[in-house]
Amino acid sequence: EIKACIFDLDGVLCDTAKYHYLAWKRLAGELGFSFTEAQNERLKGVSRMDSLEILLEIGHVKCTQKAKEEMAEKKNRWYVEYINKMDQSELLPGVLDFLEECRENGLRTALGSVSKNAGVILERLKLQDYLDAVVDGSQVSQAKPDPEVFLKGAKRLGTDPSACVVFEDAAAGIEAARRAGMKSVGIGDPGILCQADYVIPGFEKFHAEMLDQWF
Ligand code: B16
Ligand code: MG
Repeated sequence: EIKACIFDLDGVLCDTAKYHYLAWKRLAGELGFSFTEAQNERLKGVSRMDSLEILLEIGHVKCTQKAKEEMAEKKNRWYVEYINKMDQSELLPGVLDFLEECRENGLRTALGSVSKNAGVILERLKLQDYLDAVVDGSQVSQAKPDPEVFLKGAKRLGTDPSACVVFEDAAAGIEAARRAGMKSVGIGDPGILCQADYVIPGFEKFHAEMLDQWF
């Protein structure tokens, strides 16, 4: 029986992926190469420094650790500029209704994001009161596909991992859920999220009772 829902942030509750993409693309542009949306898929759910490594590999750029840190900082400054302008209208369709349903059905809720900017985003989206626990990039040492972020979430909620379902839009996140011993629902493309137990297009037509039917 499912007792808790753990939500990824970017791509599940809101679409910050487009802002990550814009910021990385801008950095790639400064470095003199192009960066496509398809290539950006590889960065979803991956930590900031690992994302930078992938970007530099795509652009065949080699540089010192210090230069890398400056680049990551620069990208983050651009990203923070974008997210500071966000408001509740950027919640993905059906998200607020589903979070309310979780409350009504006695399901515990947690955020499981590797983003160090998750706090700002939750504040902008006014989601704090809907989440019983928040685990973000400032509290984990291992990025997805490592299960650390979700296991911490379950622990914080006091729920056994086997009674948790993770909602994720990234392949790395689905793998992390599986390694945590949790159920998973992919949000997005069933081709990319083939390891998920179920894949849905979004929360719009999704209801808490489906969790009882599925798991
Ligand atoms: P930051 P999630 C992840 O968030 C993003 O999917 C990923 O693209 C990003 O690089 C990572 O957060 C780190 O974000 O630079 O803000 O610390 O999907 O785990 O909510
Ligand atoms: Mg995500």
